[in-house]
This record gives sequence, C-alpha cells and structure tokens, in this order.
Amino acid sequence: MTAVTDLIDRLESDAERDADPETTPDVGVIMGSDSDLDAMQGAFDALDELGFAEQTDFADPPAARFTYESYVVSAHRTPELMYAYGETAAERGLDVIVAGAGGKSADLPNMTASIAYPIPVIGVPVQEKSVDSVIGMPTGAPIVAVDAGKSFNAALSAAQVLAREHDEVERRLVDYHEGLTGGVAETSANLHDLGVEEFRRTWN
Ligand code: AIR
Repeated sequence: MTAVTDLIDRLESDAERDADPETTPDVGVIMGSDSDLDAMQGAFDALDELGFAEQTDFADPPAARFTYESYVVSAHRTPELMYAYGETAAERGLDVIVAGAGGKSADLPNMTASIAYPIPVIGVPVQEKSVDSVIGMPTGAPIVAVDAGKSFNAALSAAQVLAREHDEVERRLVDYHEGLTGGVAETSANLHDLGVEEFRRTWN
C-alpha cells in the first residue's frame, strides 16, 4: 500500500531530478477526493481535445510535447501532501495547476494557490456550495477560479496560460475555438432553414 510519505518522497525526488522542462508535465490536475473525478472529467476532456497526453510516470514521459498529470490531494486529510505538491510544483516543471475540491470546506485550490505561488492555480469548486470557499482569497493571495463544475473551462484557462509561451498551444486553442464557432453557425443555419418543428424532429 502506498503511504502519504511515499508520495511525498516521490514528489521530492521528482523535483531533484532537474528534468528537462520539455519532458515534465505542463499541467497538474489535483482534486480533493476521487469522488471529484466526475466533476473534474471536463478538465481531462479539454486537455485531451487540445492534444495533451497524460503523464503517468515522471521519469518516462509520453511522446507528446504537452502533458498533464493527476493526483488526489486532500487539504484536510493529507495536508502534508498538499504542501509537498505545492512546494515542489515549480521544480517538477509544472507551469499551471488545475485544482478541484468539493463540500463547504473546499480548501485545496486556495491553499495550493498560496503554497505554489507564483505558479497560477485555476480553482474548480466541485459543487455550488464550494464556490465561496474556493474564491474567497484575501488581497495579495490570488487564485483564478471557474464556476461550480466548470472544469472544462478551467483546463482551457490553463492552456491559455501555457499559450503565452508556446505558439503550438495557442494554435490548438484557436483551432478549438474556430470549431466551436463553426458548430454554432451550422446549428443556427439549420434551425433557421429547417424551421423549428423540422429542426426538433431531425437535428442531432
Ligand atoms: N475534500 C476532501 N478533502 C478535503 C476536502 N474538502 C472534499 C473533496 C470532495 C468532498 O470533500 O474534494 O469533494 C467529499 O470527499 P469524500 O472523499 O468524502 O467523497
């Protein structure tokens, strides 16, 4: 069985590797519990859509240039792991973190934002009742956050951060947006041209 201390040791030894930044995960996706996985699936979907690959072994990166990793890190059950994740994030080559947590004490995003600062953290409140807890940061301690459950947008925001440095990510974001725009245009034309009744009967 993996102990929290094993995971902390792993993060610290990853940090000491001084790995080539092209081989480290670019986006870290963390969540307070594996019960958050469904709510966080949007982040993985968006990253997959943008051509990011999942890195499951820090020492053995996938061929794709842009990658993400994921861990469960609980601010309350495993505070030491949260500290280790935030403190090693820069040395492990992460450029941006997407952090989700639920319940009324959803502290993982805001605490990670403070610990990993100045690495940007995009917070995802897993439920409506988590929103205040995620976004309520004091002046001088920033977090960027999306609305409850909007993990897809959180990952797009993370990619936007990366795009300032990587033209390739910018190109993928623009392509994604053009696809979205084209989809709305096609739907709009069909609604108009078929008429409401026929559209409802045949579209999709
Ligand atoms: N949570 C886990 N550790 C600290 C917090 N705040 C959150 C998780 C999850 C909720 O508590 O992010 O949304 C319930 O977790 P569980 O594991 O009981 O299902």
